[in-house]
Amino acid sequence: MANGRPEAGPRCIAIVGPFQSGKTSLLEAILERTGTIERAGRAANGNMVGDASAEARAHAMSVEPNLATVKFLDETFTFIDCPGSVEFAHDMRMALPVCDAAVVVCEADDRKIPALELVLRELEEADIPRFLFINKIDTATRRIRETLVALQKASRTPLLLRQIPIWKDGIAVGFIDLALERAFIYREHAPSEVVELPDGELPREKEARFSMLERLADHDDSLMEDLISEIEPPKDRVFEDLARELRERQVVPVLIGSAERGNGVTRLLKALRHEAPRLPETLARLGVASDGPPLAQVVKSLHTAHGGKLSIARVLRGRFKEGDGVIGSRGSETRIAGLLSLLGSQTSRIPEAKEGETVGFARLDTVATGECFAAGRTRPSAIVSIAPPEPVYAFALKVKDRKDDVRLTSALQKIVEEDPALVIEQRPELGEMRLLGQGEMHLRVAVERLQSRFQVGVETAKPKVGYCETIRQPAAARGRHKKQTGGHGQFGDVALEVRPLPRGEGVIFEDKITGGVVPRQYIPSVEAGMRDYIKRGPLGFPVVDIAVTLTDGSYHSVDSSDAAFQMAAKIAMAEALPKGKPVLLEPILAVEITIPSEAMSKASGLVTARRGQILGYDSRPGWEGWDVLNAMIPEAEIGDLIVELRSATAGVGTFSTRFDHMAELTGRPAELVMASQKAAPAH
Ligand SMILES: Nc1nc2c(ncn2[C@@H]2O[C@H](COP(=O)(O)OP(=O)(O)OP(=O)(O)O)[C@@H](O)[C@H]2O)c(=O)[nH]1
Ligand SMILES: [Mg+2]
Repeated sequence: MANGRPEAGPRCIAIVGPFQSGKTSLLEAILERTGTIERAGRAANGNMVGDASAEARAHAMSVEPNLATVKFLDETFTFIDCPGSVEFAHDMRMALPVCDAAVVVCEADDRKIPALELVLRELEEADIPRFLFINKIDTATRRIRETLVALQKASRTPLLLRQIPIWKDGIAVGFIDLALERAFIYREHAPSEVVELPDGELPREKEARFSMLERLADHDDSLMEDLISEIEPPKDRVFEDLARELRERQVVPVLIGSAERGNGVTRLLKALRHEAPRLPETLARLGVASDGPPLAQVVKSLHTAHGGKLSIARVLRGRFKEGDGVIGSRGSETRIAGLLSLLGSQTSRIPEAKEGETVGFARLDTVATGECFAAGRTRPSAIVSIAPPEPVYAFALKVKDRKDDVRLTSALQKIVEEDPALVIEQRPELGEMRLLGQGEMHLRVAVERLQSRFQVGVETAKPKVGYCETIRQPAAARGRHKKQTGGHGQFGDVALEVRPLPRGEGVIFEDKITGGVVPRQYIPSVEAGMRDYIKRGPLGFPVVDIAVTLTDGSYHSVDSSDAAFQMAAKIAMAEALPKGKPVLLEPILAVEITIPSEAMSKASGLVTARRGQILGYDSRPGWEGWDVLNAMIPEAEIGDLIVELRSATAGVGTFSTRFDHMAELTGRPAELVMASQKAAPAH
């Protein structure tokens, strides 16, 4: 602080909000208004500074954060425009903690309110001061008061309307700023023009301003007294309250505009400039001391096609230079190979990274997203710990060309480091490698990146289900393996009994040989032969939950061998198991589905349509209007549950699963599984 005024360090502002609400367009408008670019591009033309990656262009949506640093008047802001799709929400979650404030871009559209609620929740939980920007005002038709009542459902903090539209023939042509008490007429791609308050607007303005002041007065007793005594409060005081109540997260100020037409952008920037908190407040929120070695927090790691790894980080303390040695919060030491300022996909080298700046650090190869790092050799403690969300969708992956196998492994490692919400899972028993994540688009984009950034082509398939089989009744059989070829023969002879065990018991081998009819040294051979056989039982699947007892046998002093007894055991198993009434077992998952309450019957329908069993439901703790539904669903039926659940809940429903038990599968579904297994090669 100098002269009681906060120092003008660079700020970092997150742009967040529901899918397709106009966040990247707003960033574009900000770039235009601040003179960073000459003319704003448009989403429809695919020429915005944000969303410049091939994947973002191909899908016409943001699939990673876009960063841009701008100067507005004499101050620096870095904006982090986060993707709106819930499938990429983890990127937003990682970026939020170091931001001084967030601009939540939303629409006056009731269908998007649940998605808005999810975003606001994240901000409420991370305790980030936030503005709401009601975008697309050019297409709005509903009265702003009604819109506000609808949007309030999504926010636990009171919304504070600061602007009202000026309507002409049902179109918003400008706005009145209630704090300034000034009217503005929109101009396309230019700052709005200040005009006299139009005739007839005064009563509306007074009423809306009074509502705003009343809300502010909830946290300012002397303002309340002024209002009660009908004294006009001084303007400065109103602005002070607006800033303080935003910072203390007592209200969410609401501004309006149109990102695509560049309307409402200057006032938004001015509000950020005057009211958004600065680094010292953010450090206090994060519990980071303002003195100590230089410190930065990584919000995202990217792997550029040519430049190697780039860690995007905000400098929370001190400054960093190229060549500085740093140590990450997990203890790894490395060196800064270069520093870059970011404007979408364009980068420019900078000599140093100063306190408050959010920039790219080149080649911090051992520092992961979510870690912080400090200059020197004293390991800093972690600032944030955000666990990645549980995966809800999976692909099985296979390289198109076998020679890419090794490159796939290293490319996947990098992709997962870029995006910790992706998970790689090896399932050797199914001969499968899986990529798991937050939805089909999330995984598709990852696969596209494998190709575009790492030149590794992969094929995707539906993941296999880990079926097993067991028996339903005890059975017994004898296996004799005898061969007389020339001099040395082979001889092994065993009698085995098999019996079913309860679910989850696995496979037990018991030896009940007496009198040495099978010599000691061959008993492990019998077990090994049995275990080898049950890798693929009579139905074609691994056999589980059986006890196998060796009851009898015979041997030959010359011809018996380890291999011969293994063979004999396999012969006995091959005969015994089919007599034990084999049955297929399928994995059943315990599933917890989270949904807005009104979607409960649709969600229950999805469970029953998937051979699922509903165990019960309850209200979601701390989430008014939301429920949790518990069910058991066969793994084979989970597949696209997330897709249907999202379509039943305007995108906000989700679930988590854990393996619960194996259950018998009979009838037609079992026949289908067995038929497809017969067609597949043995694993
Ligand atoms: N009418 C109108 N349309 C807009 C406005 N701003 C954005 N759009 C449109 O909204 C759509 C989404 O725009 P984006 O800027 O990509 O939205 P986004 O929020 O960044 O989208 P995601 O990052 O994918 O969630 C595009 O079709 C834009 O043309 C606006 O002010 N008015
Ligand atoms: Mg976007």
